[in-house]
Amino acid sequence: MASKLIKKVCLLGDSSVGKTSLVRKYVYDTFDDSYIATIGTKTVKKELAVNYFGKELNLTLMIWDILGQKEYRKVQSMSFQGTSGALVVYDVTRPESLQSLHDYWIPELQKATSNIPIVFLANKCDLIEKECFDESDLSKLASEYGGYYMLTSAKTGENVENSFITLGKALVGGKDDASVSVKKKIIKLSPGEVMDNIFGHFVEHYGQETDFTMAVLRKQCNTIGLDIRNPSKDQILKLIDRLAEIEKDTLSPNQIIKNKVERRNYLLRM
Ligand code: G3D
Ligand code: MG
Repeated sequence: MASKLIKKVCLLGDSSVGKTSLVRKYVYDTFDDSYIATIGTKTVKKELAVNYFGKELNLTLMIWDILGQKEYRKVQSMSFQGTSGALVVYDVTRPESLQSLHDYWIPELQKATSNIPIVFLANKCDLIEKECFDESDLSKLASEYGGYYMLTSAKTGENVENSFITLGKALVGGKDDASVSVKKKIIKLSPGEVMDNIFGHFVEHYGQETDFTMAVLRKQCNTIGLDIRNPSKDQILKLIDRLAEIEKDTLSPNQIIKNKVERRNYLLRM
């Protein structure tokens, strides 16, 4: 008879990154386009078979879907207690939901747990062109905190089952060859190099003469008060927002989001 094991896992990340949708897709195989805010926490159970050194294990995941509003810090930290693993989720179309993982979710999880397996999920990958997706932000997370990462879509189901199975295997100490987890070495960028990449990226996408485009960039930097020899992170963020505004006249909304994500990715390497 296969051994039985019960483990608690949590999903965390900002509101509306897709946590509830991922659980629903994995457990019930459905996707619903309507957003219903998770109240408090919701727990569902799912059994899976995991191979552990040639031995079949019956693993029951108690999946805790935790509400993403940051004001609910107490509810969240109570929910993290006793968790054995986590799926840490952001929305690829909202760079700020990735920043939140660094600023809020991972520190909160670390306060309540020690060294648990984590799988980082870049969700809503159906909304972007994957060939253009720069994985450096994800691999940075994985290398900083340890763990696996993958692109998921609760809508199409891409990697949804895989992400839970990967976490399940990590929980019982098994290896998952199918996973893309690596501790890739991230090449850091200086502030100047970040600006350089953003300038180059804008020139490439704006579709105007280079000198005209440079004049646009100069004007934006001056308005923000950004010193290109020593820009602050906040100023670079402002610049990225302003460039997205400018592109509204010429580029499609999808392209603008993609550009913004790619430019924020440079900043993450600073
Ligand atoms: P949360 O539990 O993290 O707060 P939800 O997020 O699962 O409630 O999802 C928030 C919104 O994102 C919902 O749409 C949901 O349908 C959508 N969503 C979740 N995952 C995906 C995905 O992989 N792809 C796409 N395209 N949409 C997704 P609304 O429109 O109701 O806000
Ligand atoms: Mg929810």
